[in-house]
Formats: sequence, structure tokens, C-alpha cells
Amino acid sequence: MEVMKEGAGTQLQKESKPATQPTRKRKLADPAQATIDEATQLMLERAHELDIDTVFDRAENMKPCNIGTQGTCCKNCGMGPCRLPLPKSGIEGDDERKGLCGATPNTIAARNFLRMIASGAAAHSDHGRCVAEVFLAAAKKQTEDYKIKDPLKLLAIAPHFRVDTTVEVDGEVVDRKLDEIAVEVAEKALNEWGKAEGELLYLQRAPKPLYEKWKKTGVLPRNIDREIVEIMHRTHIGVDQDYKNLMKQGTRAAIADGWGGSMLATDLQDVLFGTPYPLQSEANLGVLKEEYVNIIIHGHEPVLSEMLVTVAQHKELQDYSKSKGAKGIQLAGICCTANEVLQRHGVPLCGTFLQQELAIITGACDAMVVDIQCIFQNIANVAKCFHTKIITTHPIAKMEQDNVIHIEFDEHNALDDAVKIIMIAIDNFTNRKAEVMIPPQKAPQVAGFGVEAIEYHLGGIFRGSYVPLNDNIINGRIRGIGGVVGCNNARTKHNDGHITVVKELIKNDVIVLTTGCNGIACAMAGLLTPESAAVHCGPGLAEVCETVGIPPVLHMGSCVDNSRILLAATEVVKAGGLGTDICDLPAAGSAPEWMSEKAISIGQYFVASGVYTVFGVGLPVSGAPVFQKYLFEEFEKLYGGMWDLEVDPVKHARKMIAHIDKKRHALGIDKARERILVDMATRREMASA
Ligand code: BF8
Repeated sequence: MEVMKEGAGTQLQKESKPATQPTRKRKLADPAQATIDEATQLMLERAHELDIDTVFDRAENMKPCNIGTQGTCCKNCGMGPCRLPLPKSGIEGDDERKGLCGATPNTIAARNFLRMIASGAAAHSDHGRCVAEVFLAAAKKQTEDYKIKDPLKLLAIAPHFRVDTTVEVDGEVVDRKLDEIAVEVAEKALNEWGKAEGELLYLQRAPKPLYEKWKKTGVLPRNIDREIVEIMHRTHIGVDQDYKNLMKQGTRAAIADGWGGSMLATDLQDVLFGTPYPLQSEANLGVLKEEYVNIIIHGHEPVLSEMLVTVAQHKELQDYSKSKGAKGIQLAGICCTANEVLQRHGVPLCGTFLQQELAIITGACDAMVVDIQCIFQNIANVAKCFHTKIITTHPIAKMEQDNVIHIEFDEHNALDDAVKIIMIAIDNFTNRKAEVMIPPQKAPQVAGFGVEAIEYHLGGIFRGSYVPLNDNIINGRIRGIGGVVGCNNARTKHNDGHITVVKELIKNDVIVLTTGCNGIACAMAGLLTPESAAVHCGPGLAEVCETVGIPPVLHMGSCVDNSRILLAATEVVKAGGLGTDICDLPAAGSAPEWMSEKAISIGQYFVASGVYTVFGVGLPVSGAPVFQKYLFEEFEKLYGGMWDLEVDPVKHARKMIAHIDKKRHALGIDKARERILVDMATRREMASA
């Protein structure tokens, strides 16, 4: 048989192989080029040794479509797909490109962008709806398995739903029963998805000028579902053909995500499962333990994983695992389910989005329990090479492969479902067939910084407040705030963008708020410890972190918890001295390695909330330069925030810093100052200056 040489043509291939079995030499990813993380490099080498295909290799063998990446492929009707790539020579004079119906590149790119927002907003919000349903069942005592864990947070959010927490009895004001409040909050919350009239209740939580801006531009969301449905309607062939009008709806749906579905998910989860406070844990594949039953929880919704955490601690199950020869049960998480159980229970993080296949390749994963979102279908194929049981649990997220077990989770039967799943994992411990190879890398971390925890840590228990944070921003020790969030993307070096951007920011005294896979990447790189401040931060931020005892990167949770960043920014505005709206703050947002449609929705609600937001990798708008300019420049006039794109992570961070400096200048705090205690009167004076 002839050996096909690199670069040999298809002619040779056809001659040497039957046409039905084309042999294409499979390219393998170079571990050192694919990731900055040593554990990932080791596991990638292991995958190659075992001839197991992972996302890193697939990215080498399939390049993305050039027209799709520009955002100018329209497949919204049966006459297409209509492909409108930018001509190589660029556009001179009028842009005459159009689809069969006449749709311009701007219309097509805007429609595609909107559909990404719709999908992202739907994912976050449907997650929130599921939590609200469980919350209602718990409030009505239809399930014994869930209870209100944080009554104080329930009382704190009730007024936003216009639910009274007190009642007048015989002329006396008395506290209402918690159960009554919980039922009313749950019903009002669920109503937010489909109410017939009015606007989302949580919009009133935004700073007043921001709310007024939304009102003036006509983007106040009416209810969550309606805004998503309207995107699908308006992007259908022959409906909305004005990119500016389309983006108005995109903005409205994104606000319905950030200040609606996501914020509701976060709040109701906190009430039900507990509001996070800082705790210690570890991160990376090295958290798996060879002698333990390793159960990896992966996905996004914590309703089931909360039960798994509870049940895994039961003595009977621990003893049962020992009867099988294990030393106990080790839970670990991937993606945002991981962030949920990390921030409330300290369950260690096993890895980011791109490490899910590698976790199975360790040979030590006895079960991977998945719920919704960011789950590779290929984990089922990888699991076939090992003993790992893949268990799907959600009715809307099943897999076609025959080695996948489906155990449908039911909140009325949650503990029993969790026991069943853990028993499967324990019984599987003795079936390990491949040699176990767990990389040694793992890093310590401190996570669990919700809005309340930041307030407490900075202001102290008696005067919990954001004022000390503002003081340190005003006096220049902290230059500004960076919200760095989002995914991994196999089209860019794993974790390189995340870590380079974050290190550049903290080196320049910008404190970082993180969520999602950026949070996991920072944990793996050791940036979530107070000690890292002395190593990586500029002198001002290092001093603040050392004084207060916090890491320079504050992990605020999962991707729905980006709503915490919105609320933290609102608290900073309220604390005074830094303007009257989020767009006045010396702050910027970033998603260096984004890949998910959810990230586009998040980006859009950050921008619409007044945040300058930089994405890495690429944005599918480059084929429509006029539309891109609208997002990158003109949006600032509407909402105070705008999009930007920067692939180089150092330049990416510097653009954020330049924006922060621009805002410092506008506030009149750009000169380094000696620390002064600013009282409220001075702060108001500065704000109105
Ligand atoms: O919601 S950051 S890869 S895990 S989409 Fe997915 Fe992106 Fe990770 Fe969480 Ni968010």
C-alpha cells in the first residue's frame, strides 16, 4: 500500500483507499501550544498515547467557516444559506452585497447576533425558571428535600417583588410568616417569565439614571419569555430589516437575561441553598483521588448537585463505598455546576469547559453526572474507552449514545434520585479497567465572594459597606474594577487569554471580579488566594488585599452569577463618589476566551448596563463593518457601554485599563492621591463636580 505523504493530493488517496473510507491523516494538537496548564498538557499527551480524540485535536482537523465567523451567512430560510463574505479587496464605494431577499450584511449579521442573544438569554433564564419552580415546591412544602436556607436573603429580596414582610394585626405591625413570604415571592418570581402586563420588577434595582436610559430608548423588558420569542419573530425572513431596530430588541432580551432570568436564578438559589461566603478549596484535575469513588458533576443547574453534595456525606454511602474497597467519595465539578457547589460547599473544581474529556481520560472518573449546557456529546465516546458511567439527569438534555444512563431528576424525589446516582458510581468503582493517571497539579483557592460577602469583607460586620472599596478607588490604590468572565474556546490557547488578561489587570492595580470558566482558570493558576496579591499585584492593590485579607481576584460564582457583578457595580455607585451610574465607574468587562451564545447575551447586557466590554477570539460581526461600528462605537452614546474586540490578551487588558483611566479622568480622580477619608458630603461634591 502506498503511504500518503503530507500534502499529497486526493488523487493518491483515492487510488490507495476505497472511496467510502477516505483516510485522512489526523493531526494531533501540540499540548504545549494547546494550553498553558500543565495538568491539561499531561492529559493531552495521555490522550494521544491512548489514541483518544479530544476537542483539542478536533480543532486541529476542522477549521471554522470563514463566512460564519464574519457573521454574514444567513440560513433563516430555505432559499439559502446566503453567504456574504467580505471581498478580499475590502469594500470600495457602496456595499452591494445582498442575499436572495435583499438582506444586507448588516441585517444578516444583526439577525445572527440577535439569535445568539436569544439562545443565551433562554439558557440562563430557563435555568432560572427551573430554580423558581423548585423554590415554589419547597415554599409550598410539596417537597421535603429542599428548605429555605437563607431566610435573611428571602427578606432582602421580597421588597423587590413588592411582597410585604410585615403585616398589621389589630393596629400592630408584626412580621409575616416566612413560609407565606416564600410562597408569594416564588409566585411573583415565576410570573416574571410570562406576565401579560408591565415590566420586569428587578429593573428597579438598577441605578436610576440607567433605568431612565432604558426607558428612554424603549428597551425595558416586559417579561422574559416574550423578549426571546420576539427575537425569533423579528429575525424571521422578511420582518425586521434595520440593524439598529434589531439591536434594540437584542438589548431588551439581554437585559431580560442579566437583570431578569439570571438575577432571579442567583437570588432564588441563594435563598434555597445559601448565600455564598468565602471558603477554601482546590482546583484542577489533581483534585481527583485514585483511591476514592470520584464523581464529577458537570453542567449548570445546582438543584440536583446540591442533593448529591448532601447525600455524598451520608455515613451509609461513605461506608458502602468503603465496602467496595474505596476510601470514600470524592466529588468534583466541571463548568458552572462546579462553581455553584464550590461557592456554597467548597467542592473542589476539577476543571474548565475544555477539560471535560480529560477528566474521564484520567481513568479515575467513576461517574460523570451532567445536567444542562456546555456538555460535550463526545464525553460519551470517551467514556466508552473507560469504565466511566455518563449519567444525564435533565429531561431537556439527553444523549443518543447507548452507553449513557438517563436518571431523570425530579425535585419531589430529589434525595432518592441523588442516592441512586451515587450508588451507581460506587458500584462502578470496582470496574476500573484502564491504568489510572491523575495529574498531580492542583492549586489552593478562596472562593465564594457574593455581593454580600464583598460588603462584609471590605466594610466589616458592623458597618458592612462598599464605601472602603470606593475610598480605595478614589485614592488610587485600586485603579478600577475589571469583570473578567466566560468560557474556554478551542480556537485559542486554553487559559492563556484568561490568565494573561487577569495578571495584566492586577499588576496595574485593577481588582478583578470573576465568574464562570475564567474563575476556574484563575483558581487553577493560583490567583484566588490572598497570598497571590504580593506576587502578582501592583503595590496599591497588593496593600488593600493584604490589609483586608482578600485575593486580588474575587470569584463570584457561575455564569448566571454575572448578575452579582451588576449588583456589585450598583452598590459601588450607591456608595458614592464615583458618579451616578454604572457607566461612570472606572470599570471594564472582558471575556477573553468566549465561545458560548450565553457569553454574547452577557456581553450585551454588560454593554447595555454601561460597561465597556472587550471580547477575545473574534466576534461574528466583522463581515458587516457598519453594524460592527454601531456596536463598537455608537452604542456608547445610547447606554454608556460598548463592545470591543482584542485578540492579543496584553493589548486586551491595556484597552480595559485605558478605559478605566478615561473614567478616572472624567471623575477627577486620575491623579495619584494620598489616602484621605472621604465623607459623604465631599463624595457628593465630587460626584456633582
Ligand atoms: O455558563 S463560562 S464554557 S461553563 S458558558 Fe460554559 Fe462558558 Fe464555561 Fe458556565 Ni458560562
